[in-house]
Order: sequence, then C-alpha cells, then structure tokens
Amino acid sequence: MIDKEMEEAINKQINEEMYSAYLYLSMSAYFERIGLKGFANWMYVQHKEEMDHAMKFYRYLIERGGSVRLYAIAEPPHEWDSPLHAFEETLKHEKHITECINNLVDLAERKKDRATFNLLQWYVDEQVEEEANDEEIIQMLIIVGDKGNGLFMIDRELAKRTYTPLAQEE
Ligand code: OFO
Repeated sequence: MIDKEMEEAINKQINEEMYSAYLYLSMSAYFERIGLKGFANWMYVQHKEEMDHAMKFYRYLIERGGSVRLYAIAEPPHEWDSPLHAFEETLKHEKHITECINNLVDLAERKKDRATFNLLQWYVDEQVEEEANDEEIIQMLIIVGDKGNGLFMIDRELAKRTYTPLAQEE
C-alpha cells in the first residue's frame, strides 16, 4: 500500500500531465489554424505522449493499492504570438514539469519509497529528452527567423514525427 502523502503527490502529477496533454492539444489546434500542419502534427504527438505519462502514473497508483483522484484540468491558452513563442512556452512548461518530477523524487527519497523512486527515474530521463527536443526546435526557429521558406522546411521536418505508444517502447 502506497504512503498517503506520496499518493496525493502522484495524483497531483497526474493532473500536471493531463494539463500538459491539454496544453499541447491546444497548441496543435493553433498550428492547424495558422496553416503549419507539421508543427500541428508534432504537438499532437506530444499531446498523446503526455496522456501516456499521466496513464503511467495512474496505472502505477492502482498497482500499489492507491486511490486515483482526477482533479479538474485548467484551461490552457489558445493563442500564441508565433511558432517561436509557442515553443518558448513549451520549454518553460517542461522546465516546470522537471521541477515537479524532481520534487516527487525528493519525496520518494524522504519516504524511502524505493518503488516510486524507481518509477520516477523513467520520468527524469524523459524530461531530459523533452527539454532537449524543445531547445533544438527553438534554435532552428531562431536561425530561420520564425517565417518564410525556413519555417516551411521545419514544418516538413516536424511532420515526420510519429507516435509510439509507451507500452511498445518498454
Ligand atoms: Fe512533457 O513530459 Fe510529461 O508532462
């Protein structure tokens, strides 16, 4: 049976992950609206990955005999100034998520909850990858100046991203 404080913290993280999924779905709709289908695809895949992050915590809580609480998901923004602005906000959000994960790691250590600590290592690695991906796209957008032919080249690149369900990765 999982510790109650740990359970509450994981339930809050499920909500953070669900919000991430919501935020990126909203960004996907924004990119569709401004005619950047590749960017929209990238964000849609990101949305699905965030749902997987939430569900990984959800299944873990159930497995540990915990009780899942699905808190209300906040409304994300629906408008950004430019593709660069959207990706800067994405990176900012991911840094916030990294901090949340690090706090969970600290709690698991304090509670001597080795199983949760082990689970969290997957999220620690995932955050490194997510921040690096965002930084790479931000750099590309800075180089091409956020418009014109360069932007369409990035759009073609981002159109190639495909979704791999989490269960198949492990
Ligand atoms: Fe974007 O990694 Fe989960 O939230």
